[in-house]
Amino acid sequence: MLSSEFFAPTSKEVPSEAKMISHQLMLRAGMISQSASGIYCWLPLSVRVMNKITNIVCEEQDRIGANRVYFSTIQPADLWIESGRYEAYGKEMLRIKDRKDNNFLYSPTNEEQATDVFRKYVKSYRQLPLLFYQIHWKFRDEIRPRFGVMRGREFFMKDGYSFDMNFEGAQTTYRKVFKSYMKIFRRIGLTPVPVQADPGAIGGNMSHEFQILAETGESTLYYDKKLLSSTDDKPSSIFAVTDEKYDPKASPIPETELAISKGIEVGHIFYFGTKYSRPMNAFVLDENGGKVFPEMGSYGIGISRLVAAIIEASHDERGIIWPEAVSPFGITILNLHTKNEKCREIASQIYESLLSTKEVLYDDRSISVGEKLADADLIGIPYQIIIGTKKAEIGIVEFKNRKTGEIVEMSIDKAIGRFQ
Ligand code: P5A
Repeated sequence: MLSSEFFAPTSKEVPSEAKMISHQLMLRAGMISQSASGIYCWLPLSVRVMNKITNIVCEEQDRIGANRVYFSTIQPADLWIESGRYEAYGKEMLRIKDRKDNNFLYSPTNEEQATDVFRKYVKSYRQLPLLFYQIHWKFRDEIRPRFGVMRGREFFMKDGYSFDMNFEGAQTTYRKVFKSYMKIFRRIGLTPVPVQADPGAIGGNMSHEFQILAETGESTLYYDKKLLSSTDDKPSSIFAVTDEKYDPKASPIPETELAISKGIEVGHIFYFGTKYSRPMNAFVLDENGGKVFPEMGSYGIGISRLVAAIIEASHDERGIIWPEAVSPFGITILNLHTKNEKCREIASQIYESLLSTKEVLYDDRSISVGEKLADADLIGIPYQIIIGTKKAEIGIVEFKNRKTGEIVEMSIDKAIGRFQ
C-alpha cells in the first residue's frame, strides 16, 4: 500500500476532548473519527488491526469447534419479552419501531437470539454440545460513554453461546473457551489476567473477566504475582479479584505474592445454566425421550476495546507500538527524499520485493523528513526501512525497530532478506 493512496489522516495536535492516551493516539493516528458520543467511524488503520484480531479469534475458536454465524443486529422485542429481559435491560437498550409499529431493538448482546436459533433446529441430545460465535456490532446506550472506543455506545464484540446436556458438559465447554481466550490474548501479544467476576446483568452463577494490566484501567486488581508468568490456563487456579470484593482476611493470595494493578476488561465469560433455555422453551430430547433444557454459557471479547487496550499496554511518547501479530502492516518503508531518483529506485525495489511476503506501507508522500519520521513512529508499525540520500548513493538503508528505537544500517539485499 502506498501512503499517498492510504487514508490515515494523522495529526500532531493532542485532541483536548481525549483524556486517555489510547484515545489521543487513535485520533492522532487517524484511526477513528467520532460520529456522535460513543459512536465512531473506523478508518483503514483500525480496520486492519480489527481484522488481525478477528483472524486470531476465529482461528482459535474454530479450533475448539465453535460455529461462526452472524446473528442479526436488529432483533424483535418479542424474544426479549419471552426471556423476561426486555424491561429489565432498561435504558441501555436502543429500542426501535418499524413502519408497522412492531417493536425491535439493536442487539446489546444475543443470548435470546442464539437460544431462538437453537430451538428452531436442535431437537436431539445427539446434536449437543453446540457452540456458536459471531463477531459483530453491538449497541448499548451507556450513560457515560468515555475514553473513545474503550467504553463506546456502538462497539465490536466477539460473542459466543454454548449449549450442553448437563452441568458437567457445560463446565467442560466453559473451560475450553477459557483456555481458548488465554491463547487468543497471548497470541495478540498481551498478558491476560483472568479474574473471578460478578456476572451482573447477563445473569447466572459462574463468570470470569479477562483483564489486561494498564495504569489507566478502570478496575483495580488484587492478584497473585505468579499469574503473570503462569502458562496455566485453567480457571482461577491462581487468584485475582476486583476491588470491591477484596478482603485481605478472606483472600487466598499469600501476602508476599500479592500485587495490585489497574486493569482493562477485554473479555468476559459466563455460565448461566438454563436461565434462557427454560423460559424460551428451548429443549432437546435425551436417549429416553425425556425433555432436557440445555445448560448454557456466553463468552465475550471486546474487539474494539481491545484495539484501545493494546495501545494502552504498548506505546511510548512518540506513539503506538503495535505487537507484530496485530500490526496494521508488517513493515513500513520511508523514502525520505521522494524527488531523489536513487531513493525512489531503492524504495520501489524493496517495496516490490517485500510485497509478496509482507503487508508493506510505503511512505512515498512528498512531505518533510521530520513529518515522515514522526508519522511512522505515531502509527507504530514495528519495523521501518528508512531511505535517505547519502546512504542511498552507496546502497545502504537504515533498519529501525520501533519498539527499541534501535537503528541498524544494512545493504538493500540484507534489508529485503530479513523479511522474506
Ligand atoms: C458475553 C458475550 C456479554 O455481553 N454476552 C455475549 C456476554 N458480556 S459483557 O461483559 O457485557 O461484554 C463483553 C465484552 O465486551 C466489551 N464491552 C465493551 N466494549 C466497548 N464499549 C462498551 N460499552 C462495552 N461493553 C462491553 C468488554 O470487553 C466486555 O468484556
